[in-house]
Amino acid sequence: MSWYRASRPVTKHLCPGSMLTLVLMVLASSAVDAGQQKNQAKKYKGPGTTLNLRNIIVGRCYHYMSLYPGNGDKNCSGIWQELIDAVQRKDPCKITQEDYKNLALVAAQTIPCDKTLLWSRTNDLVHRYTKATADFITLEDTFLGFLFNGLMWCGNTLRPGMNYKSCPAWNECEHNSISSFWKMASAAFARGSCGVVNVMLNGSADGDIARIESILRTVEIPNMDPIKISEVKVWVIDDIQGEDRNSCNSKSLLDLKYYIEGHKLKYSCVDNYRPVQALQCADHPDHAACNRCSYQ
Ligand code: AVW
Repeated sequence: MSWYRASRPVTKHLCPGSMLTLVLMVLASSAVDAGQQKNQAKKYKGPGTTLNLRNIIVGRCYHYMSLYPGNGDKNCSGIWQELIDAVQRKDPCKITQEDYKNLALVAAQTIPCDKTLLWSRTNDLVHRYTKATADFITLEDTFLGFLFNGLMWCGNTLRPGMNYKSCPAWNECEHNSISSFWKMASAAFARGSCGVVNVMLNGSADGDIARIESILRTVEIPNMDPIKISEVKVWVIDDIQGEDRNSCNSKSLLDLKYYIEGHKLKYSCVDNYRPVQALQCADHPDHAACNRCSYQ
C-alpha cells in the first residue's frame, strides 16, 4: 500500500515507453511470487515423513526375515521402491488403496487359520498379549504391519521423494497416504483370514465398544469371507482397575453381533477371556480378579 502511494507522483512524469516497461516488470514480479507460492509444499496437520524412513523399512524387513525364516525371502529394497511409487509426485490427500496395490502384492503372505486377532480400542493390551504368546497374530505382527507400524510418510505433488515437513493427519482428508495404507492392509488381513477370527475389545471404554467409523467395522468385518471364516469370537476385556462398562450382554455388543451376523458370519462372545486377564494380573497380582478362586 505505501509503495503504491509513493510511486504515484513519479509515474505522472514517465514517458509511454517507460510506463510499458514498468507494467511488464510488475507483471513479471507477480508471476514469480505466484510460482514461489505454488512451489512451497502445503502445510498439513500431521507430522512429516519419519526421518530415515528408507533405512527403517529396509532394516525392519531384514529383521522380520531373521525372526521368521520360515516365511521365505523378501525383496526389501523392492518394497521400499513400491512405497515410493505409490506416493511420490502425488497429492498426499489423493492416495487411494489402489495406489498401494503393488506394495500389497510384494508383501503378500499367507495367514494361518485360527490365528487372526483383530482389535478396537485395545491397541496396547492386544500387542502386549501377542508378544507374550505365539497363539495369535494381529495386523501389526504380519509382515506389512511390522514394516510400517508407527511410521509416517507422504509425497510432494511437485517434487520427487517424500515430504519431511508435514503429512495429512488421519482425518484431515478422506484419501490420505496413511489412512489409505492402513485400510488397504486391514482389508488384505481380513480377506486372508480363515477359521476362528478373534477380536479383542475394551469393556471399560466410554461410548461404543467399536466406533461406527472404526476400521474393524468399516473395513475388516465387510472384508471377511463367510465361507472361509467359521466364527468371529469377540473377547470383551475390562481394564483390570477400570469400570465394567460393557460386557457380552450390553446393547453395544448386541449391535455388533447383528452387524457381524449381517455379514453372514457366525458370532460368539466371551467376557474377560482368561489368558488375557492372566497377563493383566502380571502387573496387578494382588487385585481381586487375580485371585485364582475369583477368575471367571
Ligand atoms: P481404534 P480400529 N483418527 O482403536 O478398529 C485417528 O478405534 O479403528 O480401532 N487415528 C485413527 C482413526 C481416526 N479416526 N481411526 C483409526 N485410527 C488409527 C487394524 C489410530 O492410530 C487392526 F487389525 C488408532 O490408534 C485392528 O483390528 C488406531 O487406528 C483395527 O484396524 C486404532 O483405532 C483397529 O482399528
